[in-house]
Amino acid sequence: MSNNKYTTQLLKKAFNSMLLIRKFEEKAAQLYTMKMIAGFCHLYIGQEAIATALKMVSSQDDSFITGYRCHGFMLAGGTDPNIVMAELCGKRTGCSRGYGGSMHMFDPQNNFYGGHGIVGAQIPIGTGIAFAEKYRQTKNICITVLGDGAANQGQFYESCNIAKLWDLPVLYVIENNMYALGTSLERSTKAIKLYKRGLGLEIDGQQVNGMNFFEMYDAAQNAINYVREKQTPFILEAITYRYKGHSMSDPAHYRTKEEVEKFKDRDSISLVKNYMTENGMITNEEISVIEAAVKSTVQAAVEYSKMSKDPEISDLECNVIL
Ligand SMILES: Cc1ncc(C[n+]2csc(CCOP(=O)(O)OP(=O)(O)O)c2C)c(N)n1
Ligand SMILES: [Mg+2]
Repeated sequence: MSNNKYTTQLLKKAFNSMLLIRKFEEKAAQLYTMKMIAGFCHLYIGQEAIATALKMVSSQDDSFITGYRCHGFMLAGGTDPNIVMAELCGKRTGCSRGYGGSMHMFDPQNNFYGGHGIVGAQIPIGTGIAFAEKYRQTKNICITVLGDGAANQGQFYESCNIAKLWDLPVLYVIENNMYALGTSLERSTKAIKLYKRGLGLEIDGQQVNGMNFFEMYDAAQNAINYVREKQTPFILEAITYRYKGHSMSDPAHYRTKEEVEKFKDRDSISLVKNYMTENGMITNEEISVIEAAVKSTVQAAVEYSKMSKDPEISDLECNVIL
């Protein structure tokens, strides 16, 4: 770990981003139990280092696309937390005007293309975005994020094949949280080293501890540089863990308490916070200031959502071709 690279400014930014996602998601869970959020709600708690690192090392013009576990990417990308929370609450002021909810976050101004509820559906779309970048001769890449479960989908391999054949600038990031709903990775495949999935198609890959911000940052930087410089795909498998159930309606009885605690001990937010404290980069007072600011940002997002209007009945047919 190179000390020079991890400046106080960089680590404070990472800490702030990961903490915002964590606190925002904890609040979303509360609002769900209060029935202010309905439908599905997939939390990103535990996986914050991945979106944060990827966003920090990518360029502003690179695109992102992911599955339904998407709130964290919106927040890491700098989308206003107010409109993310409003979308979760189904309000007109939400990023998808309240039509989409948790799974359908979207912010094209920040080059974020969703938020997709069909497992794996984002993979060919992300590959297509990379095609567009190549066609327009930009140097931008598309970071296409998928789960371990989605890695078993046929469309992943079809996308990989064409991405390598046409040398498309796409970085596939597999967030391997070891479960697809209640099915563990070992129960769904023999080939558990997911970064090797592209080898038969001549796509290189690497595995990284996605719960260690420092390692994740390094690996993301290398992978993004590789794709941009070589103009060809790459697979980065980030090992991670979701502390909560698959969605708010999943009590996650398929895992033991001990397993969950083991991963919580490796928490990336604590890791970065402790690193900064131990190296004299931050004082306890400064930490309290950041925590208070994050808390008030999240609270403001709740207030904004409460004040926002619900969609009208007449909105039902809006944007629908009959
Ligand atoms: C094509 C399709 N099949 C099944 C489902 C139901 N489903 C929703 S989420 C999910 C698990 C996907 O797990 P993974 O890709 O590992 O992502 P994670 O939830 O762990 O982030 C399944 C099977 C779906 N939405 N779409
Ligand atoms: Mg998974």
